[in-house]
Amino acid sequence: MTQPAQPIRLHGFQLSGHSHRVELFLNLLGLPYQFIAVNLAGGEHLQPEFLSLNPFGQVPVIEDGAVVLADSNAILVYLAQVYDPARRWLPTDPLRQAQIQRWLSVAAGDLAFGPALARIIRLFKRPADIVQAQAVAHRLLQRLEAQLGANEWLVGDTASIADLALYSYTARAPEGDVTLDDFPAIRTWLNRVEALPRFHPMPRATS
Ligand SMILES: N[C@@H](CCC(=O)N[C@@H](CS)C(=O)NCC(=O)O)C(=O)O
Repeated sequence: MTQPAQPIRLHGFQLSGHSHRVELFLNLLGLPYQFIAVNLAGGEHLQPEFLSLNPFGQVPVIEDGAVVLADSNAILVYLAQVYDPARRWLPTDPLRQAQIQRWLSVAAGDLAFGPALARIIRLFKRPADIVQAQAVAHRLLQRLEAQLGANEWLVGDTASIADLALYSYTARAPEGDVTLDDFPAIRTWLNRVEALPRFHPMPRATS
């Protein structure tokens, strides 16, 4: 198995689904890493030291030797290309790659502005329209349900980084008062992800 020369440093926030999807993949790949908690509430992500890693002031960021890389989906692509030589998680076939990219775009779009935003509003009191975010979430869940009613995984016959990118915020959607009760295929898929060897759970918010 390809391994880094030293543990990968993951700058993240425990309750962030963006951070979790990276931490999940590090675990599934069996890679050594060190989690460095960034104090978002205290504004640590806006301090010069963190901004030198990511001028966008967002977690997650990884440091892999001399490589510094921000953005959860970019990190998934990097880890798959460097540390999964069999390319199980991001196949080399151009169509498969494009299909996976499509879901990474969904993760950066409707997932972020739907279930993830509703959860942030609920948990962290962000001043934004929760009704609008929940509507985006509901529409996305209907589309995911249709996809997963007919397929075990989002792309192809095995798990890919598309599944990892969508997993965390879908699993924690109820924390934004977005129920999964009406979506049995999604719940079965969540269980399928959670049954992967070396699965690493995302902490539940206590409030
Ligand atoms: N596109 C980025 C989004 C990351 C993101 O939104 N991170 C949030 C935590 S979940 C953050 O750092 N927020 C701090 C802020 O924006 O002030 C990614 O995929 O990594």
